[in-house]
Amino acid sequence: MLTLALSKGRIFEETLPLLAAAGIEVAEDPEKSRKLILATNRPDVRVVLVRATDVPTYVQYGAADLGVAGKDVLLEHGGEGLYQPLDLQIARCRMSVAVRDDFDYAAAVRQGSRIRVATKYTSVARQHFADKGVHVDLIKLYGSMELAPLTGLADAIVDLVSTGSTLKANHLVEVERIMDISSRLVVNQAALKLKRDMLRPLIDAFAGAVRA
Ligand code: PRT
Ligand code: MG
Repeated sequence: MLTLALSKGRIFEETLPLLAAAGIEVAEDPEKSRKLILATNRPDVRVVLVRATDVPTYVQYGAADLGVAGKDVLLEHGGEGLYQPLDLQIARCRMSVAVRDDFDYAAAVRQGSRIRVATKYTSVARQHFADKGVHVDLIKLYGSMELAPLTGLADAIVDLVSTGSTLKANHLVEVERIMDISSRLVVNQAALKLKRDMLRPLIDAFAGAVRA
């Protein structure tokens, strides 16, 4: 049995065409069912639905053989125990620094002020500001980062941006682009050896679909 860990929403939706390229169809729509384990047309392949940030953990411990996770999530997890054979080029966005449109970020950096930064991505943010030599106090949040500068919790946020409409709707502006983000295939290192005959064709089919 091969167990694939996916998160509901964009990663599930954008992984479906890749699975189709490998001849795999998921039997149920996660938006219409409360099931957490979904069967596929292949009796030896199943999908487990987990939170996006939990995908690397399931795969690391072998509770899932493989999974799909954003680079943002993998950088925070650290990637221990994971083989990352493919950038799937899905769920693309960028990780950026954003501030209120009335906050002069360039001046704050120039003056060497301490900047309060709210983010879910504390390890990427810490590294980014250390590389720039900017002093920051990091405040860990688990969601709705956009609210932090509006309420005075922070001067800036580090968050994911795709269309930019969430920033715009909240009077925030992107002041630095830290990195481009896409989702990766992650495979449990032990499973790669023990289940090679099942995993290899799947990885190859995914790779072919990404190239196409
Ligand atoms: O939503 P939930 O709290 O359940 O979990 P999650 O946010 O971890 O999962 P999900 O499914 O939203 O995101 C899964 C992965 O999709 C992330 O780890 C990213 O790698 C990738 N991804 C791609 C994004 C976005 N685009 C994205 N736009 N993840 C989140 N967003 C959010 C962003 O945080 C911001 O709040 O969308 C908002 C900005 O979107 P725009 O279009 O308004 O710029
Ligand atoms: Mg989300």
